[in-house]
Amino acid sequence: MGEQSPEKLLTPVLSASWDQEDSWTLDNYRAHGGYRALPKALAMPPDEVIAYVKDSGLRGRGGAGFPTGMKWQFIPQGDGKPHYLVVNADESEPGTCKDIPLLYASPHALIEGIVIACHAIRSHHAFVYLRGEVVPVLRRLQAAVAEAYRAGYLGKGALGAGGDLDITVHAGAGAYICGEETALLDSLEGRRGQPRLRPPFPAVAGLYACPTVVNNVESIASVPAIIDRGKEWFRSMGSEKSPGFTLYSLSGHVARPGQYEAPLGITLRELLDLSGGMRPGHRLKFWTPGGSSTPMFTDEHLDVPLDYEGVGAAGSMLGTKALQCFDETTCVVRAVTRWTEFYAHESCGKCTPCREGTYWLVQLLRDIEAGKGLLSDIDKLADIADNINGKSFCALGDGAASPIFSSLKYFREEYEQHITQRGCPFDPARSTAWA
Ligand code: L3W
Ligand code: SF4
Repeated sequence: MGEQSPEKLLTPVLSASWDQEDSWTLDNYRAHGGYRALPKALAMPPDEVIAYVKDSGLRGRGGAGFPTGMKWQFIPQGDGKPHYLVVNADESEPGTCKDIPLLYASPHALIEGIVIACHAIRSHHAFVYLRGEVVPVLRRLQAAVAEAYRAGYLGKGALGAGGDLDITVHAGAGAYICGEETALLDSLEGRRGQPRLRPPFPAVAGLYACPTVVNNVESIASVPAIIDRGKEWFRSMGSEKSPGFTLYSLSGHVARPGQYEAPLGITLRELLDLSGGMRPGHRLKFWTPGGSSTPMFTDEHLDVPLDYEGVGAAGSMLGTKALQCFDETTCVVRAVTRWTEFYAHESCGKCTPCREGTYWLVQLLRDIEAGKGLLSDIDKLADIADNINGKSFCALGDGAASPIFSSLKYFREEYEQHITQRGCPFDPARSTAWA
């Protein structure tokens, strides 16, 4: 990013008014240019909006980075079926914490984005599938939707000549797997949330077997700014293949954790400069570029450009840009054990490699962490992870295997120490003496 001062690297767009007490209200959103993009978009034919978003290069912010405009283009036209937009707001990945703050501080950015997206894909009903545990956000989103109805942005004639538009806010019941797009659709239809076989992709047969776009909150909320300020402006940030701004969530042992909105391609070193670095007197040991599902990095990766290509080339995934930073006081085996317990708990049980494999990973990790493991358990861990990775029905299995592989790659000796020293080298109290 060159020789600029750290603050200059920030590009607050979605987060521009988050520090204001009434940031979530319609008045505040409008005072900051909100709902200015909507008439522009409604004046464009739907296909033109799709082409515009496609040309902007916006990529899905939910983890996979799939081009948003291309996904919209997959929706068949003139098929006579209803089309649906489903916003995935089931943010539950360990470390991932950007959509919930966005919804809490600026719900109208999502609502304006929904209206534009529905115009583009010719949909009259959008659903927001929200993580149900976050009740204050649910209430705030419901209040904002009610405000938007009263102001005429939703309801009868909301799409102008295109007709009416309704939004249903649906609270999930707290299962991580319902963040997987097809499990989410099953859950929304009233069934137990379990992934469906793809293809057909939701764009062909999604909600109620109708063409459905499933997009992440941040992806949809980014659309109004693109329409309002132009695709060239959006492309002036980031790189050719990963253009634009995005929310990076810094958490863990950093001096000032929080949301940092910056162009794609910023590095963790630059973000740490912006956030006061690691907590005083400590140094970075390992970190995740995009939540616990993405292979971990170490302090050797501080200068990796945080965009889809840069992180991919360095051996991980940008994912949800959830930068969890751990300092040298953290036991990597303990961290991986906690993550794996999460995956085992959240495994939906549909396929054997993930259902059985995550259970066995937890047993081995708990033994190793407590100083009761054998050196041969390390290869067993890798073998089980190998039998989950790429052999499971959905991405949850791969996500569970990922911290095992990457922690063994960078910190194998720490696993060995737990075994040879019969306990955690970071916490001598955690040994076989009591375990
Ligand atoms: C039509 C085709 N549509 C692909 C669509 C597809 C989906 C999108 C991306 O997992 C990742 C995962 C997590 N015709 C299509 C097509 N699509 N080909 O494009 O699809 P895909 O399969 O690449 O990814 P995915 O299954 O959506 C998402 C990773 O993100 N992740 C997860 C973070 C956590 C959360 C959370 O907390 N809520 O999202 C972090 O890295 O591991 O690899 O829409 O339909 N030919
Ligand atoms: Fe369910 Fe895990 Fe299989 Fe996904 S990988 S379908 S979460 S058991």
